[in-house]
Amino acid sequence: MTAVNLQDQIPNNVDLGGNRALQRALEHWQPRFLDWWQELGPAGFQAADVYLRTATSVDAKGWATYGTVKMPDYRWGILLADRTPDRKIGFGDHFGEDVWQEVPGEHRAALRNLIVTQGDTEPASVEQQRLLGKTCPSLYDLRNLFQVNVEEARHLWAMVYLLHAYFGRNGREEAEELLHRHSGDPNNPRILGTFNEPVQDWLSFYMFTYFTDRDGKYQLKCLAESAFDPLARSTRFMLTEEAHHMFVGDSGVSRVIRRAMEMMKELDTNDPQLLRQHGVVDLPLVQRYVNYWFTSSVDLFGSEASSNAASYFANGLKGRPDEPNFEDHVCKDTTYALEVPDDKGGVTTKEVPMRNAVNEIVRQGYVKDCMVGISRWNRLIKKAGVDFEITLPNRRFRRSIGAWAGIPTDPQGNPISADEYEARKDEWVPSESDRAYVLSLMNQVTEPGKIAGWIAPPERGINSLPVDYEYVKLH
Ligand code: BYC
Repeated sequence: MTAVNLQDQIPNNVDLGGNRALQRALEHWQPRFLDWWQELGPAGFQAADVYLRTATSVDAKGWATYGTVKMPDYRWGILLADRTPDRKIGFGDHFGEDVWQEVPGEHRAALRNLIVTQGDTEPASVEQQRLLGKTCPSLYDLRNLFQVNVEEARHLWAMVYLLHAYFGRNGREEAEELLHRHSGDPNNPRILGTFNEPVQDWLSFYMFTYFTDRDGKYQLKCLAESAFDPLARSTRFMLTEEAHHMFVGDSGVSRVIRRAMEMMKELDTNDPQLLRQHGVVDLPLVQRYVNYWFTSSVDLFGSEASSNAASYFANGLKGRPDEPNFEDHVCKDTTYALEVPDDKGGVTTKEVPMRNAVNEIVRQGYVKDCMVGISRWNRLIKKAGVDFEITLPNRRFRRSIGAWAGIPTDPQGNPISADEYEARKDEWVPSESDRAYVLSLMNQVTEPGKIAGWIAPPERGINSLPVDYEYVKLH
């Protein structure tokens, strides 16, 4: 295991000093990254002292080292998980062969696309969240936002390192482009749909970290199986950091629900209008936000039947999450039954080669994982004696990618007419007035230990510190 020297201009465990040309190229990219961070990173807090964890090694002892730091001084580093000796390719046509330490020429373009797409999402999310600090519900939440932001930026570094180290001039150009595309920019948007959606309020932020970061978990797990070992090792370490991001979403939504239920009990009502007059988020509104962010994130898995996915799998570039748990790692002569529209307003099944259905298989695992938190939220609701259940919409609902793109269905996935969808969509996804209401709740609270009225306090603080610790010192 290579130790990380945090004093290095670019902290790393890849012996960057041993490759002067690569080191110089990355040192050239670094100031551009910092300019991007100042311009499009968290707005208004660059001088604040923030209680953050920084990775100082990839082992259990060093990956979360806590301290107070100003964000522009955060030690963004290049960290790859340790090498697994004699690692073999775990799936596809090259199953059982040695993994690659270099990029095979024939897979260069495809691997570059995967790394660029992954890399693009990281700065995109920072851009999406850049104004949230101005309306944070507490210093605890503000600190969590910044922790997520600095780590997504580190994940950008992880992909930029691969582009610089293994893809030559072309890779360096792609690394520049990662700083030039911007979330929501009509002329130069981010690559994937969800990463151009505005995240203007904290309910959206919690939904994003619950649903969209979880897509990150699943995609990173797929890339962690890659035959290209440096990509597998990079993404393996990224996954360690990702867990906290999903915790922020999971616990954030729980706290919104807890606060709503307190008010329901206090007022002895479940009338959304009355609850809104008292400044909490009613449960049907939580459901509509769930519907919106889940469906957007479900699109991130790509088409149900995908020749891209089939060739990524065949060539060993991108596998399935926890590939060893599958029985058949080659999937050459098997098929998978996909649910597709029957073109008569109904649903039918279509057999496709298993490899072409990999996106759908990964999506299935994701949906199951999404249910874990939902079940927890429902237990909370039930325990409070409230008659309401949060559900996940059907995967056919509100799709923009794949077989169901543009086909109107209700949240149960039953195809309906476009007119009916239009007439009822405000029941299912946040309406203008829902969004305006949520935005109206967003007022900044920065007194240590104080919390906005629409959300319950966290159950515990960060790294055994009390909840009322001054996690961000504003000057
Ligand atoms: N929006 O065969 P298809 C994360 C494109 S999140 C727009 O259907 P394929 C994070 C697709 O790119 C994880 N375009 O699907 C979370 C392709 O375009 P090209 C990010 C889309 O290729 C929170 C075309 O449609 N990582 O880490 O099998 C905060 C046909 O593609 C969308 C990755 O995504 C969409 N939703 O799969 C921070 C992993 N969906 O190539 C970070 C890398 C598809 O024809 N990416 N398209 O121009 C991939 O593995 C694949 O690109 C996808 C798509 C899974 C996204």
